[in-house]
Amino acid sequence: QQSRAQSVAVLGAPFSRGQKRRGVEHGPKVIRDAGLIERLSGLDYSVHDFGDLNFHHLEKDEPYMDVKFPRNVGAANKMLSGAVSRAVGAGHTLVINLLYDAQIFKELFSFYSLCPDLCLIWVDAHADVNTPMTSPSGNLHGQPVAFMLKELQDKMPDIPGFSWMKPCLSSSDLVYIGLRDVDPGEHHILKNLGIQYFTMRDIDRLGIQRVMEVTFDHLLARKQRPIHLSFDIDAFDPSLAPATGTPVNGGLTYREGIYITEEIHNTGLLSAMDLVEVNPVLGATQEAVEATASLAVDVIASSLGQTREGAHPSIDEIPPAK
Ligand code: HAR
Ligand code: MN
Ligand code: MN
Repeated sequence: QQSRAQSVAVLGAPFSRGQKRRGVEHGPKVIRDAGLIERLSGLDYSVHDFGDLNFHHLEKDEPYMDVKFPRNVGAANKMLSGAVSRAVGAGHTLVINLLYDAQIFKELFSFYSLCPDLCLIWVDAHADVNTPMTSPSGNLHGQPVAFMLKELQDKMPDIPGFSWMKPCLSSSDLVYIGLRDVDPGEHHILKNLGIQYFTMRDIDRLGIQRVMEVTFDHLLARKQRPIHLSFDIDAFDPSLAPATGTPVNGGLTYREGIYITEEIHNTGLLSAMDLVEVNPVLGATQEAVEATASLAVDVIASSLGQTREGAHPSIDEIPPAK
């Protein structure tokens, strides 16, 4: 059993302007209430909870073309990016973001400047790679990956609030897992850029073990590099994660989701993650909300080394009979 004593920074980003439904800004609170910090401390990390960011709402924020709340989303991401830089600068080896909906770009921007080698595993029912021109909704939470990809920059208009952002990711540095609701423009982008992705159908066909093997081959075969995990709770089947804004039937089982995170932990390369789209207001009952939040805690804990097999860090021998 390796001793960890690594330090983990936890950062809440209560924000909901990446889409129209309010409530997801309470996601960080219900995930904390479900015992996140205690679970991570129990895994032998030294946990530094940075609390929740305090986003200032900008009143004047007209849509740009069809894009909703551009200045609010741009400014929130800038603030988050700065907060992540500070957490990394303070020497935390792992950063966890409990995010809101607009999983936009987020800490990746600060992260790439600090570790330009980073690769990205995106677990989601959605590809979130619409450009402002292909987006059917105008919601920015469906677009973050497009802002990050270098290959798409000539297709991106100048959206107010986003001038600070520079693309930081090549299409070969990214793997999607769990897709099952992909818009036509997004499908074109996935195919055209040759992005590696695994839909739920691919998981049915190959099994989750093979999916993870190919994922790591794709990202790590040439060299070992830090991994960012972006986990949208709607990757899970809605029966497991009902309290979320855009549930899609036929999602990951509990075991598939946990297997993904266990395998990522086992690489030893995870350096940051975010967990997004837990919306307590959309749970039909208190139980539905708690189930979704507790699933989020399981995902984070398992990414950070909680195992189903168990562990015995403080036991050297079987206690003798008396
Ligand atoms: N693809 C749709 C759009 O662009 C919906 C995607 C957003 N939903 C999410 N993202 N939960 O993962 O509007
Ligand atoms: Mn999603
Ligand atoms: Mn998403």
